[in-house]
Amino acid sequence: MAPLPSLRLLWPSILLAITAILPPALAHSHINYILINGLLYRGFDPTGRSGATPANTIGWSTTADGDEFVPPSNYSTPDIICHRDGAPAKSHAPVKAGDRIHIQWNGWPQSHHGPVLSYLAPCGGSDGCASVDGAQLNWTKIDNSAPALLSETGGPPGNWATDVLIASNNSWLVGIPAGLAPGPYVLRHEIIALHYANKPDGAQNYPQCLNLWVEGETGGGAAVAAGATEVLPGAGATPATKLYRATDPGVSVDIYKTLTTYAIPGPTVVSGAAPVAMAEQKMVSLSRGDGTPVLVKGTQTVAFPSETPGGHRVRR
Ligand SMILES: *[C@@H]1O[C@H](CO)[C@@H](O)[C@H](O)[C@H]1NC(C)=O
Ligand SMILES: *[C@@H]1O[C@H](CO)[C@@H](O)[C@H](O)[C@H]1NC(C)=O
Ligand SMILES: *[C@@H]1O[C@H](CO)[C@@H](O)[C@H](O)[C@H]1NC(C)=O
Ligand SMILES: [Cu+2]
Repeated sequence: MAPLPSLRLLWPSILLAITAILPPALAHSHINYILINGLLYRGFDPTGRSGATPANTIGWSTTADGDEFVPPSNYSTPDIICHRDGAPAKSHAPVKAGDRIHIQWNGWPQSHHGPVLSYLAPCGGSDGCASVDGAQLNWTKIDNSAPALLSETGGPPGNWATDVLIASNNSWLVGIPAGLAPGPYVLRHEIIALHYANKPDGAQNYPQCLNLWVEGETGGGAAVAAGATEVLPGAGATPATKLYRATDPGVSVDIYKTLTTYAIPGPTVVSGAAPVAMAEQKMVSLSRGDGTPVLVKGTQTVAFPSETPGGHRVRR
């Protein structure tokens, strides 16, 4: 009779078996929902695992293969704008200049260290951002999670903005600039994972787009809030296809070597932005219930009608 293999010898195959049955949710991620003053707005689920995304989602639909990433070789293609085949959500989450938005990711793998970035682009359409062409959007950076690499205590790969996000129940607070003019905007929120960035084309971008309606003082888009200035530089802002290059020092980087500095990819954060400090990035927001996403009609909004077809695809 053959002796039983020792547990020590079996252990690697047990580990492999465990890895094989782990739910794919542990790989990469997407935005589940956002909370604005405690009210919940659903994101787009590219995996379909949470069932069909509701028509009133504020998250742009994509044909991303589940929770996949966009590689540096796609930085100059439309894939980088709002992920692959990103198409605008019909509805918008109402928000006020000066609010903080709680962005809830569907988990984040600890190994995927890197920066967390947020951009805004205004939409000019009479339906807000509902039919905007992403290629026409000009993005202004409002948060780059500086310094992104917090410390290398204990050695590389160090402690990154993504570790802060994980410690905050996989969430990030995005400050909407107090001086932002009312109107429709797309929020482009993105994590760049650097765990393979020491290899060619190895960085992994996870861009996610959400429609916002920044309310004026009266709730409409016409009245500019007192003291509001044009925070976004308009034509001076950057199309998404010009944000990054594969050769950027913050994209092609070996995080397993001791780094003295980290150059956060993309343009600088606009003056007047209100990024939430690292120390305040904690899970402060719990859902109080569902928010009411809105359809934009010129300078007014109406609650998103529940029977409106959203036209969202779920890739299967
Ligand atoms: C990246 O570009 C390649 C080549 O065009 C394409 O096949 C692939 O779907 C793109 N990937 C993503 C995630 O956009
Ligand atoms: C943490 O995030 C999950 C979603 O990923 C959510 O269901 C849960 O309520 C959050 N926990 C707290 C305490 O907010
Ligand atoms: C984006 O910027 C370009 C170049 O400045 C400009 O031509 C275009 O009109 C801008 N797009 C929007 C939607 O404002
Ligand atoms: Cu991953």
